[in-house]
Amino acid sequence: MSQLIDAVDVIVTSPSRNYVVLKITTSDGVVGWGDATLNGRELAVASYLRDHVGPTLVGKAADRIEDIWQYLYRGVYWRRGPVTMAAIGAVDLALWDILGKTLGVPVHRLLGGAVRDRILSYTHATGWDLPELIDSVEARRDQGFRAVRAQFGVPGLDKVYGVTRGAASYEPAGRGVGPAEETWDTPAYLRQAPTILTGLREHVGPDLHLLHDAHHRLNPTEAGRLARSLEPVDLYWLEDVIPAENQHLLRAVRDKTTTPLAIGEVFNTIWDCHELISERLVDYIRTAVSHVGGISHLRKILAFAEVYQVKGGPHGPSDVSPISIAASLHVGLATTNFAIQELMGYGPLVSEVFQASYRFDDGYLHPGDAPGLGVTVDEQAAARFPYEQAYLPIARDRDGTMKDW
Ligand code: GCO
Ligand code: MG
Repeated sequence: MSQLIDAVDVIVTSPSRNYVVLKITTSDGVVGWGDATLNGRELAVASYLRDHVGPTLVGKAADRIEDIWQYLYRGVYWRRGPVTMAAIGAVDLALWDILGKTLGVPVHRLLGGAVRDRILSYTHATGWDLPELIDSVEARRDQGFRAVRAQFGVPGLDKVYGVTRGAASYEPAGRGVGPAEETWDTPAYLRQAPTILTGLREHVGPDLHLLHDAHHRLNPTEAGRLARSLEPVDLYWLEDVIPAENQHLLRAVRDKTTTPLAIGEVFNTIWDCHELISERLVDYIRTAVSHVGGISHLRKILAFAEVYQVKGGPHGPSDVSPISIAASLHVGLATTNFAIQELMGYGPLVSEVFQASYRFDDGYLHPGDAPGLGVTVDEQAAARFPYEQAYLPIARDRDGTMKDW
């Protein structure tokens, strides 16, 4: 008898920050977990799942993963976009989790088995100035990381994306009603970036992989100038140099530099990024497994990317839950052109809710061999952390013009 979907539940919890968890239970009692977190719009995805998707799944065969994906993607008519694809992603992750648990195997074996023994990971380092940034990078290297993203302050600005003041870890989503406002100054950033990153490379030496995130803020001319100026820094990648929707404008950037480029964390489907890949306008595609419709769709993006020698470096910030990190690692272990996994790290309360079996060792990650995705969710603990409204910041230029944050 087929294993049917018996119950679909949505859990919104806030250990250190907001997360949305999808719980799918089958007729024979197997539970699958999915990540439906969309930073700053969590309740939209929770409602999409609870009020619209959930009722249509009950009674469906849990092992018809691809058919359910197509049903949710094509059957809604209003397709694509972050809310829709995060909801589909959560269902997809939960169904792969169920299949692995039912068969008693880790998901990476269902995806064709390991093509590598471990997955390179990178984490975040921040510093308002070069000495602070060096300390932060060295602390990450001491933890075993072989790749570190470096973000720094900009003279004349008091708040900058990706940078904290002091020892606190960076959490972009501010709690309260309405987004915090930050001032941005591109010319000041363009003066600061080469100086800081060149100084950092001189300090850390040639072997540590360094990454930097421009976070959507430049135009193609500025991006080409920055990328070319950073060539001596030998970055692993320079990320999101221009707004991702301006894919064709990357041609102008690509012509000016050999610095590797990465884009993709704001994309939700292959249809958003296939030109970027087929014209090889990036070296790395960054789509997050939960935001891009799950394991089923991330595999298709990476298979397409492999044809063009574009590698995967999925998004893995604190606002993508451990369920997604685990799912991404199962894909990473079984996908030849998967290069690196972002692991920003989590607040101290997160492990009270999520227990993950993936492990970090010597700068690399492995998903583990627990059946399914290898993550459990403590629902009682989750109930102790009620949702708190939180928003990502917005950014304005010094004259008040809205910028990409
Ligand atoms: C990254 C991302 C994040 C995003 C955050 C938004 O490279 O990790 O740019 O820092 O800003 O995930 O919620
Ligand atoms: Mg980024």
